[in-house]
Amino acid sequence: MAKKAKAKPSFKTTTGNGGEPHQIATDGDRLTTNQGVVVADDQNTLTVGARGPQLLEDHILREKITHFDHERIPERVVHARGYGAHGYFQCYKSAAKICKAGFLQDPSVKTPVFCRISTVAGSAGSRDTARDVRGFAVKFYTEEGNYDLVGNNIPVFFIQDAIKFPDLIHSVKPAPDRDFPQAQSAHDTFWDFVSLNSESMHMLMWVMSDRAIPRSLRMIEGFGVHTFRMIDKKGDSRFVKFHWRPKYGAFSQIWDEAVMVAGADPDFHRRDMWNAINAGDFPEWELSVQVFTQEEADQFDFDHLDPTKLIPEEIVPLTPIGKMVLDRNVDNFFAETEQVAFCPSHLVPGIDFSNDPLLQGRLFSYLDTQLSRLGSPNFHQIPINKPKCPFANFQRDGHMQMDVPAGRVANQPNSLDNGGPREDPKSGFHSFPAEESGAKVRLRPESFADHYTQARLFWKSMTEPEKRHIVGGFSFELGKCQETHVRTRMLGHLNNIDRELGTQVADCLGMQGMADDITPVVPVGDPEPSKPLSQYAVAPKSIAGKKVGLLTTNGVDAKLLDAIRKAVESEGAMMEVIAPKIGPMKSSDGQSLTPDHFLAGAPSPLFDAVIIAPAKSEVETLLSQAAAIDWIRTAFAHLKVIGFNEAAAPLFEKAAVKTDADDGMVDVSDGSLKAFVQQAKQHRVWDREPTVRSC
Ligand code: HDD
Repeated sequence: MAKKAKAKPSFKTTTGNGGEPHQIATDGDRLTTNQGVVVADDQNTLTVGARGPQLLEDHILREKITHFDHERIPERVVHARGYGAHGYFQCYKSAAKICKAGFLQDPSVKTPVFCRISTVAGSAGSRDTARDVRGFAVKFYTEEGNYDLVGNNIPVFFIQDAIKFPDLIHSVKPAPDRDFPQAQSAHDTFWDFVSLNSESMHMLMWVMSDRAIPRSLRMIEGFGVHTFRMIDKKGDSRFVKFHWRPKYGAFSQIWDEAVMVAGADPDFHRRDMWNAINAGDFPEWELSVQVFTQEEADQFDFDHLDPTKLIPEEIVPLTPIGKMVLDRNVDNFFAETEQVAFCPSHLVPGIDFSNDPLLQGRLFSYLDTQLSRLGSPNFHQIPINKPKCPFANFQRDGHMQMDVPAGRVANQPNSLDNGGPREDPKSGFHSFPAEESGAKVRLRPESFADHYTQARLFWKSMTEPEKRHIVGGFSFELGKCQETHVRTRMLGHLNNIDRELGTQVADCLGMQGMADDITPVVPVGDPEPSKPLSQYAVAPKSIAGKKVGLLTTNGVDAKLLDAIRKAVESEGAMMEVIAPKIGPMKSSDGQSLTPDHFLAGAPSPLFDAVIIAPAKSEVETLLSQAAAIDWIRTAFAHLKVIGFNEAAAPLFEKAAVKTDADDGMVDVSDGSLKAFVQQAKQHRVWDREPTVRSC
């Protein structure tokens, strides 16, 4: 009996493999053209005679070169330089009380994610350690569709309305006539723009703080910035703000250090992230929400729809709801990190927008930008963007259609071809039915008018070192402005934020008494400090995830080396050995040892804490190297904890750094690392700072 032919599905859906390693069809080990034709010679172009002209008919050459010519796509207009990794999100327990989203219900479910962290202003080839906001974008591949939480590492934004975004970005990008400066805000057009927009003041405080020069992408916070809604099964809505907190705590570089690292290793952050994931030290963040009702929002002395305002945790505490772990590096940077397309408009049932005017503008912008960046409305078919749940609709055709939708019908409703996929009011996405009314106007709400109080809140919440760095940040950036009137206008704003701040920056610039008088539209409040706004008031005392550099020589004391490695690794940190040359050397017990770095390629700014412990017989080789002396000087200037052995004494003498300068200088000659580790857990020797720099 003939087998009954299997019924052809009336509608072919494609279940995406988004993010799974994507196998390209291969012909075993043989190199082929894109058409699958095996290539006989990939080293020589087809020519007339060995030394004659090339032939246009060389289809192998033309295919290869044409593909190469088209390898680049437009880089992102902002956030061009970023780094991404795969991982998962897991909720701690069901969040059903506030949110019906499927991925927040079952703690046993791991929802796959892709996270991309970026700088904003620099182009794709710029440096990692620029002073800048870090984008923090997460794509959750949930069973109900893709959800994108596209935030930053700073909880507020420069502007209140999306219509100003192109101006903000044009002002911070290189000037259009000269195409510099690259990847920095320290120039006139930026400071001119923000000083003409007092709503930027709060964000500027964050950007001039240490937050904008993170130590590691694994050590930054993330924020959804806007107020969003969460909706429960009954259809009740509450407002939420999203917070990501890193497992290791938030840590930063010193500005001068960030500048040096930019030269020594422009890929410092991406290398750190890649290496950590490969070593199994997975970056991890806790996701929390601040949940509040409309009635509670009505009591705030700011507008919860204003993206230049945060909600102090003293008013609405954080509720942890789950964690994200990044446990897999990409297989291909372009296919995944470059082609990933985030859109704040990608929502799942249970989460919805608020009327924040900046968010509303973003809802249009991202889908639009993907069309020109990725070139097709089919960008959702690229593996990294594909939902991992089934998806089916009658959208058809377009550039680079990768699926092969079968059947003669491409409309719904229809009564042909079994009808095809239909809406489902029960499980489908419903917008929260908020009641809206009012005249059509272009008007900024009066409740958005206070531009200084929260900037002052931030200033007042800082520790002394953090305040010093904010003063240093403003002074550096304004010092780079050539136009005096831009500087004096900015000084006027700083005085409105806080007199102490304005005076200190004016002192550093040598512009005392030159500030403009700027009258705030509404009186500036004097809020109580909020401790969680400070990085260092709440920083964990730990070296986990950090790196200790040991500068040494041939003949290094084997016992000391072993003791350092054990002490550092038992705290979850790493040790790396730096020697004058990269070739193999011998430790005191005759064992062969290959250093991780050679001196000229690894200055001390690349490490969180350092130890200088040469063999006595070899100290001369370091004494003659400026890089070795600089190693000590910069580590001291960057407030690092410095361990040393007796043999290192002449190096310190030459560097004019006293080995008893402060508690951060630790003698490790006897092999005891306890005091060194204790000190390194403070992150920096803050008390040293006033002795090494004034602004
Ligand atoms: Fe944006 C990219 C975050 C305001 C328009 N934005 C982009 C990325 C992040 C953010 C993290 C990079 C995503 C990735 O890794 O691919 N943007 C923010 C935050 C904002 C914000 C937290 C304010 C709270 N952005 C904003 C506004 C607009 C845009 C107001 C336009 C009206 N953003 C874009 C964009 C980008 C983008 C032009 C460039 C590349 C992309 O979207 O995919 O559409």
